[in-house]
Amino acid sequence: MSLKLTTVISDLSIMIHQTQVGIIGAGPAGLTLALMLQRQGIDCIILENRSRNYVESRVRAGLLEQNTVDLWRELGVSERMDKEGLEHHGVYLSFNGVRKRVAFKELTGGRCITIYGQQEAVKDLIQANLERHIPILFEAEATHLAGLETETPTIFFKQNGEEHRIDCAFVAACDGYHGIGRKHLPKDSYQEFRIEYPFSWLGILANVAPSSDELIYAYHERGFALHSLRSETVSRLYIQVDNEDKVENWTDEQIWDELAIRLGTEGWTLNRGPIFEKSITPMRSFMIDNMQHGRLFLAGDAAHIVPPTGGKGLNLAVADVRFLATALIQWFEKQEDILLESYSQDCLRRIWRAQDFSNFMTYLFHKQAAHGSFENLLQKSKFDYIGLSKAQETTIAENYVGLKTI
Ligand code: FAS
Ligand code: PHB
Repeated sequence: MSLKLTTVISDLSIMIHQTQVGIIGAGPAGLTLALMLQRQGIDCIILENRSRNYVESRVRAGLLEQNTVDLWRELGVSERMDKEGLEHHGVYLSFNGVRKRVAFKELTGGRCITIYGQQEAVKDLIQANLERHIPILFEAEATHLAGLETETPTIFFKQNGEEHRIDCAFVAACDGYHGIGRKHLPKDSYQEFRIEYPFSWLGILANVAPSSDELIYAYHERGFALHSLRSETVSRLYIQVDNEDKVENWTDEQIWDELAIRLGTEGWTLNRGPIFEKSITPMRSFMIDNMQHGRLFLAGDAAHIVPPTGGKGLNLAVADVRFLATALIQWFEKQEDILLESYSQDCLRRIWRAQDFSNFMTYLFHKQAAHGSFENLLQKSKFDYIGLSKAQETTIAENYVGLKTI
């Protein structure tokens, strides 16, 4: 079938669009999927319920795995990332002021991570989609899906107070944790797994030079802290707070004081500067063990959430759509559905690996038990083991930069 994108008005009540793949969500998943499909001549249209300005300024992730960087380079969207992104070949891990470095190069055959703000990547991806004439309808909210078990599913959406629908061959729900895609999976078609952690992250962006050339993950008896960065003049940092905490409860000075204590180690000082963005994010592990139904396929946060301690969320979303694009291309080019059939299982191998690593890093570095308790001393033993064992260092390094294939 080769449905091309055309827009016809069927009657006065609803405008009908036609395409081959209807994509819900202009986040990393939806935008990357569209570029992979367009490269093979497959038409798609992206619906995004927020404005372009909103999605391009939404501050979120910052850590890109090697696979994500490699794919975006392959898609020709990496020019700015290659110029402004920061390539890191190691990470610092700290426990009550004792700091160790885990090197990636030697332990992973040269793979590394790149620090590049998600909002910058989303800007690059949107620009590339529009330059390649992939339609992105902003402020267009998908409201309902129909015909998922037929060969012509439909996405109903609203834009500017008007009713629209997209008739397509496949629906890709890249619409995040709160999207409508998961709601259209039959309840008995999947099992849900969930951990709601008893803490959140207060994240800041500050106009100040980073205090470290690489990331620092720190356990402290007062709570977790993370030193990350965005450029030579912008730092990105996080502290563990209670789930009930509010941004308003924290002055800039209190945040800097807490960061200095938790990240502190001998001979090191934390640079301070004006904070220009503050937000609190709850921590959860969530996933379902089936990501498809008929012609509906879920990708990214629509199907799974990991605590950001492992820096996996965005990278998992891109990994999902690499599988989905390959499967859809096989279908359109050869009318074969082998990869579509195995889509969920193919994604779940990496999702479980990322869930486990993110859970490991979360429990290792967050305060959840009294100082000196059995659980706390187990945390310390896990940390001490990193310095004793090349095997454990390699495990951390290869999971952190992301396994090449799984
Ligand atoms: P996204 O949520 O990015 O995109 C989904 C898009 O679908 C959104 O733009 C949404 O507006 C749109 N949408 C939803 N419903 C729709 C509808 N009905 N119709 C049309 N459009 C609809 N990950 C990390 O690795 N490190 C981090 O530090 C980190 N921090 C985060 C902080 C916050 C506050 C959040 C929420 C997430 C964070 N993440 C982090 C995870 C994040 O980066 C996600 O993994 C990543 O955005 C996933 O990308 P997508 O699956 O494309 O989903
Ligand atoms: C970030 O820079 O925003 C970041 C880096 C690593 C993480 C989480 C967030 O694990």
